[in-house]
Amino acid sequence: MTERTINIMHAEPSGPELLDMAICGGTVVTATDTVRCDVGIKDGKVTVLERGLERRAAKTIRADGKLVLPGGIDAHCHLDQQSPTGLRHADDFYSGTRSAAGGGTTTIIPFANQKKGEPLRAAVEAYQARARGRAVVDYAFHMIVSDPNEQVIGQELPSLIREGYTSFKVFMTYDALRLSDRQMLDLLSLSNRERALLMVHAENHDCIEWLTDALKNAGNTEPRFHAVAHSAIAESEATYRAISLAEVAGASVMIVHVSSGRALEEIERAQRRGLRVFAETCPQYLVLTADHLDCCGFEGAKFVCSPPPRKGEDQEALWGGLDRGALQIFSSDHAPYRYDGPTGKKAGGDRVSFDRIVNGVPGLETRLPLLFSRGVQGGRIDLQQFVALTATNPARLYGLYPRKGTIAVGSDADIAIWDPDLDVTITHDRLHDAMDYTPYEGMTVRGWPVVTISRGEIVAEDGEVSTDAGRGLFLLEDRIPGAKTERFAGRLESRKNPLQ
Ligand code: DUC
Ligand code: ZN
Ligand code: ZN
Repeated sequence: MTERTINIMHAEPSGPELLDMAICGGTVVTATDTVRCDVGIKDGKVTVLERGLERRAAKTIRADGKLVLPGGIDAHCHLDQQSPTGLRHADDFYSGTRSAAGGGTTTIIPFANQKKGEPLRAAVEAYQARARGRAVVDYAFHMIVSDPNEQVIGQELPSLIREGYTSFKVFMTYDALRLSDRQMLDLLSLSNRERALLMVHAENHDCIEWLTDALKNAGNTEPRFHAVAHSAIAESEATYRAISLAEVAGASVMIVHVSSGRALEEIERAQRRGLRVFAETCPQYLVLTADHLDCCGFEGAKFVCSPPPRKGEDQEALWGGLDRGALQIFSSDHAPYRYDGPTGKKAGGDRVSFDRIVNGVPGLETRLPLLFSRGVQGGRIDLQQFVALTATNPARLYGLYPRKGTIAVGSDADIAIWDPDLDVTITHDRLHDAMDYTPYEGMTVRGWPVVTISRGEIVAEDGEVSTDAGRGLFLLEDRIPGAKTERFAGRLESRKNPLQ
């Protein structure tokens, strides 16, 4: 984008009620409404929503013909983390949050990863230190619990939840991370008691191992076999098991990165039975398929993530799940390992077997444009659903609402101004991450956020990110409302949410 697409004007100060900024002439969209009105901002907060604010602000942004949306919340991304085999992400909290800002995202929730044997609090403190002084947009943390020992269950986790770390992820696969069903039950029960939300990476470990061994014994080692080993059946079985364990423990559960129609079926079956089962999907499962892993020899490694991209029919099923409200959250699962270099996909050489290729694809900056283009412009979801999936529902589920996730008087002025008709060809050189590729290279999208505002400050404009390292604030999450006292699920925003 080379042209200035937004016109910024400065007004003479005119009295004590002067707003810091007004966004005028645009169409404001929340998860429930689409309204033509101006947005007035003072001290980083939205303070007024009405027409005719132009002369009341020190600075006016004209947004005629543009959409004024809540800044995105990316509720699942990884920054400055190490893989189970010790490979480090390309993005730290500076490059990762710059990339977020460039793509209209104003809040991220990455992970603080506990290594086995490490106190959970030490993990949280280590990740806090990585973010401090680096992040350019606001952030909270999910924890990854890999070692739920007595100290963690009895003391650390309850006290961290009460302090504002109210969500944590567990894994059903990976040697370094996976938990037994019994450990999951302990953690689900704790999450219910403490009103936290447990997130699950649901894949059947033994099934993946068994398929991997069989494939390798037959000499099938290329990247494309990653998608065969990580079968959709392994995902749906673990999804069903995670839901069953949550039901036994009486807990809510969030199934993250749902990739297959089969797993979605298990989720919807549980939701129809009234269970508090939430679910997330990601761009790679709507835009990529297993064929991408078979694109071009070892370069297929660029698309290796777990669970893997699947088939066209899975994409169709997931679009249906987004539209029906069965999937409440759309996150990037940004897991940025470079293609080249010692800490990326080629770390073991470009002939290594698929099971030794580090897992993950980048996507912080392309998440929103891909969903906007394929979903809203493609007629699969409407604008309200887009806002719900990308901002309001993550804010509600992870205890940041109404400070984040909407445009309302009193909310933080986190706003993305979209040009819905801007055609952009995605190329890695226009992104702001520290990667050396994007899996979406060459794809065109219609619609891109042309201005990103974080707490009343412009942090990205017309493809340029201009803001200081360290301005991002750490956010404490509220605990989720008690399952017995409130029908929490019913308050999620979705026109067609079957839970309502
Ligand atoms: N799970 C994730 O959530 N992200 C990257 C890799 C993985 O297994
Ligand atoms: Zn995962
Ligand atoms: Zn992830």
